[in-house]
Amino acid sequence: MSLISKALAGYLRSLTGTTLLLLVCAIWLSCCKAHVKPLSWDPRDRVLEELTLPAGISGTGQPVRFTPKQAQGQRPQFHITPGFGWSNDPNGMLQYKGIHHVFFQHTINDTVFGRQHWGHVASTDLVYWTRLPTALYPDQSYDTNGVFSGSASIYQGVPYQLYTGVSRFYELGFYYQVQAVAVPANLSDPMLVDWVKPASNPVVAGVPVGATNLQFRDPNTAWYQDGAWRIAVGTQLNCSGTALLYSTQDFQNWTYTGVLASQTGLKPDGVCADGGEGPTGSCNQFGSGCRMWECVDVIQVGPVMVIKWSDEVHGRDPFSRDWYVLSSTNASVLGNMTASAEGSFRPGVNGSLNYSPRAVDYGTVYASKFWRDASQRQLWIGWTFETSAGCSPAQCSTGTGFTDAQGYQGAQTLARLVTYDPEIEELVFYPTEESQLLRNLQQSNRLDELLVSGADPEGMSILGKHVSSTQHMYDVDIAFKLLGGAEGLQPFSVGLILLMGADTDEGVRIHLNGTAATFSGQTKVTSLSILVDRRDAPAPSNTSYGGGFDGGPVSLPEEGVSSNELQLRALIDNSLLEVFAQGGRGRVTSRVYSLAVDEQWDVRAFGSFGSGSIEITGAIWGMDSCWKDSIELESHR
Ligand code: DQQ
Repeated sequence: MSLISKALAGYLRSLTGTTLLLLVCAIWLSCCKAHVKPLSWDPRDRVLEELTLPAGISGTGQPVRFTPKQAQGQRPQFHITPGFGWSNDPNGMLQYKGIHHVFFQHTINDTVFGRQHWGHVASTDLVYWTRLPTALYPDQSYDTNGVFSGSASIYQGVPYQLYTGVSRFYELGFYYQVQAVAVPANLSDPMLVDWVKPASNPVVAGVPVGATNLQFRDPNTAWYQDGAWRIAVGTQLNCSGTALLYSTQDFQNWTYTGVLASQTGLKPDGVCADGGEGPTGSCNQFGSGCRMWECVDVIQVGPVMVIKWSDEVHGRDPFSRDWYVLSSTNASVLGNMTASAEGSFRPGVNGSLNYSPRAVDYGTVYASKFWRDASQRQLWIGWTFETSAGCSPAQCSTGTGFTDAQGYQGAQTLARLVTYDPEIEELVFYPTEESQLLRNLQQSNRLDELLVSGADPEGMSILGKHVSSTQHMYDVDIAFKLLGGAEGLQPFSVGLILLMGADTDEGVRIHLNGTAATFSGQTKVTSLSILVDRRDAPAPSNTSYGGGFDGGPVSLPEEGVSSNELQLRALIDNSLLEVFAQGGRGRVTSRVYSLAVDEQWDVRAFGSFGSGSIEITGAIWGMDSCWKDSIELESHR
C-alpha cells in the first residue's frame, strides 16, 4: 500500500491548487457515495474488454479476449472473498459465543484498493461462512481515510478490536496512523454485527523518537505477561522494520515500553545480506534499504515464541513475504524490556544459531495473522492477492479490465492449524481438520495403489475430470512411496499436473523434488523441495510473476524422513491453489487463471525415481462452496 501512496503523493505534489481541489472532491465523492456500486459486467456475456498480456509471457503478445463470465469464473468458491469490491488483509479473527468471526480489509465500492472498511463473515465451523454487514466504517476524524488492519483481544469477556485509523491523507500525501479500538454494541449478539468506537479513541497515538506516525500500524492480539497486557505495533524505526511494544492495564491507556524486535537484529544464517550493515551498524536482514514491518504478530506455540512480520515492499524476491523467527528464550526476555534498536527478542532455538527468518508460505500470501479459537488452537489465515496478467508489478491493487470484470479482488486462505515441529525446529502450517467438511463425498474418487515406473504421465491419470465436471474445486491428498531404488543417492520428482481445460496442455505442475538414499534395500528421503510451476498456465495467468514459479526447500530432520513416503495435498479452487508437503512442513499458495470455465479440467499424478518405481495412493474429492445464506444459531448460544 505504501508504494502506491508514495507514487500518489509525488503526483499530488505536482498538481496546482485548483486541480488538487477538484481531484480531492472527485476522490471524496467516489469514496462517500452509495455503499455498493452496481457491477459493470454485461449480462449478455459479450466480450467487453481486450486484455493484452505484457510482452515476454509464454505464447503471448496476443490480446486475450474474455467474457465477464470467464473473468467471474476465476472466483474461488470455498475461500472467503468479498461479494463485491477489493479485499486484502484478514483482521480481528476471534471465536465468540461459539461463532467464528473473520474480518478483512475491504474497499466496498470499487475493485481496487481504496478507503478501507472491515468486511465481516461468520461461521460455526471455520469452513462454511455467512456474509455479514460491514463491521467497521471510516467514519471518525482519526480513521476518515481508512480503517486499516487490526486484531481482536478478549479482555474481561469483551472483544476489543484494536485497529489502525488513518487520516490526513490529502494534507500529508500519506496516511497519518494511530491505533484505535472498537467494541461490540451488543455483547449478547453472537454475530457481533454492530460495533462502536469509544470516545477515548485514538488509544495509542504516540511513537518513540526515530519512528513516525506515517509508518505505524497493525496492532496484534494482546497477550498478558508480567502484570500487563501487551501489544506489538509495526513501524519503521530509524529506517528499519521494527515491532514496537505497548502495554496497558485497561485497554484504554497504553504506554510505550520499548522495541520488541527489529530487522536489524536478524541474521539470515549468520550472514548479512548484501554483506551489508543496517543503519545502526548491526547486521540487517535484507541489506540496508529502509523498510517497514506490517502486520507484526507475536505468539507462543508450544515451547517457542514467534515473531511474524510482513515485509512492506511488494516486489518479489525476497521481500514481499510473511516471515517469522523463533525464540525459545521467551518470558523473561519480554519482562526485561530494553529500548535498544535491535530489541529484546532474541532469535534462536535451544541455544542454536537458528537466526534465519523462515517464510510463512512460499507463494502469493501477505499480511497474514494468527489467532486462537475457544479451544486454544493456534490458527492462522492469510491474504492471497490477484496476480493475473496485466497486473503490475506484483499485485493488482490498481486493477485491470480483467479484475474489473471479476467484480472483486483478493481472497483469504483456508484457516491453517499452526504447530511447532521440534524435529526441524520450525512451525508447521496445515489446513484445519474442518477443511475436510468441504469435501463432497458423493464425488470422491479414491485412487488405490497406482504403481508407476518411469515418467509416463498418460499412465497416471487419477480421473480428476470425473470428480467435479466444470466445478474446478478439488481436494487432492496423495502419498508417493519410493520403491526399489538402486543403492546410493538418486533424484526423484513426484507430483500432480492440473490441466486447466479440455484437450489442453496448459496448466500447472505441482512438484515434490528431491533426493532419496537407498542402503541395504531401505530408501529414505534426504532432501526435498516443493514447487508450483506456472510457466505453462493458460492466459490470463501471469506466467512471469515470480519467474513462473512459487516454491522453495522443505526442511527435513537431519537424518532425512524416517520412511520412503512423501505426502502432497493440493486444494484447488478455480484460480486459487493451496499446496502442502509433508503435513505442512512445506506450503505454497499460488494463483493461476484459465478462461476454460465451462470445460472439464483434469488432475493427474506423475512421478519418476531413477531406476526405481513409485506407489501412488490417495484420493481426490470435489469441494463444496463455502457460502451459506444464514447461520443456525440455536446450538451456539
Ligand atoms: N494493509 C493494510 C495495512 C497493512 C497493509 C491496509 C498490509 O494496515 O499494513 O489495507 O497489506
